[in-house]
Parts: sequence; structure tokens; C-alpha cells
Amino acid sequence: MGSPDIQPPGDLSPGAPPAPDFRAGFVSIVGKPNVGKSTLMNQLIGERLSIITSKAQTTRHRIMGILNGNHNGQPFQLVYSDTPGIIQPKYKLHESMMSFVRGSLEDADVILFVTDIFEQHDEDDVIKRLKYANVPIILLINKIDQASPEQVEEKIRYWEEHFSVGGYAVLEEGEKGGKEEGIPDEDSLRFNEDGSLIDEDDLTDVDLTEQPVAEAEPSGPRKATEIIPISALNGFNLDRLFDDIVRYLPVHPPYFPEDELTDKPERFFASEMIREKIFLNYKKEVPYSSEVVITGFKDREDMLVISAEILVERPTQRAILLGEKGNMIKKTGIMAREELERFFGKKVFLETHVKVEPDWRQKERMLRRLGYDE
Ligand SMILES: Nc1nc2c(ncn2[C@@H]2O[C@H](COP(=O)(O)OP(=O)(O)OP(=O)(O)O)[C@@H](O)[C@H]2O)c(=O)[nH]1
Ligand SMILES: [Mg+2]
Repeated sequence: MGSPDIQPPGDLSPGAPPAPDFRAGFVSIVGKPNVGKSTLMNQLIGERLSIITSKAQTTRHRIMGILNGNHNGQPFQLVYSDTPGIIQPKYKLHESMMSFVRGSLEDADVILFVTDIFEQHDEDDVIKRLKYANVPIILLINKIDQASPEQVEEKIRYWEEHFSVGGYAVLEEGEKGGKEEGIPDEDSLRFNEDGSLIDEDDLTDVDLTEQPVAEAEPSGPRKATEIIPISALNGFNLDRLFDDIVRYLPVHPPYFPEDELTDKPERFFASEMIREKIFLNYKKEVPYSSEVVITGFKDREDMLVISAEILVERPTQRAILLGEKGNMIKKTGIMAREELERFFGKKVFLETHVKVEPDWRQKERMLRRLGYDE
């Protein structure tokens, strides 16, 4: 029951034609904050690409993790997208985060809807966004390492009753993956300008000829294509999940060259690792008010020299971040440096500078500069 065993896919170099039955597709990992989406992506990729903390709203971007392989003779390329947890936006930052979720759902060939065995609050925000998705949706009940078999059974029953989405024909073994015939991909999700999904009730004013999905609503029970209980942390049932993901992938040539692991540059991962240590070391609003900008990144022969600016919104937050005689920022810097050295496999010199940038979470221009511009 461990993580999937994956063989190399064969030659994916630009000149070489892919095998005619090559499968490739985008797999979006979505759900509420803190349910274990990033933990799951890292496990499925076998790399620590996304940062993970016990606090909600750790992930702020769409982070792609690319996996090439050959599964029981089937060559494939999987492009996973880890996404921010779905919330009601309070700041412009949140609106950008939700636009990343929207983009990943629009691209998706398979959706992994991650829920948490102990989640108490409802998942309406997520379900609304999945309503018009016409691709297989695998509902995952995560963190079952913390639950009894009875609790897991109960949760499966709950989701069988409560999860109703646009519906998708369950594929039998051997059938081709991909989108249902006759259901166009475009416009399958409709959103307001603020990034929120147009409510079904509001659609009466909308030209329904542009709503192929309305016709696609199935008459029978509407549910997830599958419900799988998992533990992203210890890998339980991830091999079963992986089998299904590959089975649902469309026949398509690879999207990325074989040596590409992600769509994000090295600087992005450097800033994320520093941000992770801020999430770990500080409480209340400080992690949420902080952002990390890499201002220097020199790859020298003997070491990486990284300069980072940590933005906070208020002078009081700057004081907290620095700590008495700078002891807290020193501790955070050491932890970040160790993590960076592990990730880049090289000695790192890290220099940090804390700067007050009032209300950066609300400023569009600032957010664009910080990479929240989808
Ligand atoms: N016990 C247990 N804990 C888990 C499991 N998966 C994730 N966690 C923990 O749940 C917390 C949140 O995990 P993340 O992977 O950061 O969750 P996320 O959904 O990406 O969160 P956001 O980025 O904030 O939306 C961390 O403390 C993880 O260690 C699991 O299978 N079992
Ligand atoms: Mg995350």
C-alpha cells in the first residue's frame, strides 16, 4: 500500500514521436484549506515541491508537479496542480488565490477533490466550483490514519449522500479516459468577475445556449466518479488512486519535456521554503501578513547566495518577526537555510531583510509584482 511504483516512460525528447497510445493530462488537486492537498501532491510526485504546515492557507499559488512514467505498459505524463484551499475571499490576495483554483479546474482532465475525515464545516464552496466540471472527479477522504474503520465507513456514506456534481460516466477497465463525448470543455465553469462561481439560480438571466452543461446534467444520481479513503501522510491507498488517475487520463502527447519537474522557477521554491518557516515559527496574523521576495539568487560554484526580502503589513509585525535582539529572524533564517540546502543539494548563504509594505494583500499592483497575476 505504499506510494506508486513508476517506471520511466521511454523517450520523451522533442524529436522523438510519442507512443500512439501515450496518455497525458492535467490533474487538479482542490479542496478546503488544510485538508492535505500539498502533502498528497508531494507524495504522488515523490518530491517535496509544495510547502506543508499545520496552518490553513499555506499554499497561495497553483504549483504544477510533473510526473513521467510507464504504468503497467502504459506510458504517461501527469501534470498535477496543487492549489490554494478554497475560501471566501477577504483580500485581493485571496481573490488571486481563488483565480488560481479556477484556472486549474478549467484545465483539468481529472479532479482530485480532497476532504479531511475530521472536517466539520461544509464543503459548499468547493462543491459549487465543481458543479459544472465534466471530467472525472475522485473524492478523497484524507487523514484516515487518524480514524477508526467505522468513522471511515460513516464518512463514505456521508459523501455518497451529500456530494452531487455534474456527473461523469464511470469508465470501465480498458475504456479510454477523457472527457465525455458531446460535452464541450469550454465554458464548463462559469464565474463572476470576482472569481466566485455563478450560482445556478442566477443562470436564469444567462443565455442558456452557452450552457451546454445544463443539458449534460445527468438524470440519475449525481455523485463523484469515485470515493477513496486515503492517508496522504503515510501513502495508504495512493497506489489505488494512482491506478485510477492513469486510467482516466486522455490519450494525448506529453505537454512538457521529460526533464521538467515543475512550471515554477528555483526562486519561487526558495521563497516558499522561507515562507514555510515563517508559518512554522510565528502565530496569529503574522504568517498571513508575510510574503517573501527573492531579491538575489546567485548560483556560485561553491554555494548558492540568496537574498530575500520579507514583507509584512505593519511595523508591529516587523518587530515580532525580528524578535528580541533579532533572535526570531535568526532562528527562522537558519531553519530556512537548512531546508534550502536540502532542496538545492548545495551550500546556501541566506540573507534576509524585513520590510514594511502596508496592506500589500489589498494592493493590485503589489500583488502583480509578487506573482499573483493570473
Ligand atoms: N494525520 C494526517 N495528517 C495529514 C495527512 N495529510 C496531511 N496531513 C497534515 O495536515 C496538515 C495540512 O497539510 P497540507 O498538505 O499543508 O494541507 P493543504 O490542503 O495543502 O493546506 P492549504 O495549503 O492550507 O490549503 C499538515 O499538518 C499535514 O501534515 C494525513 O494523511 N494524515
Ligand atoms: Mg497546501
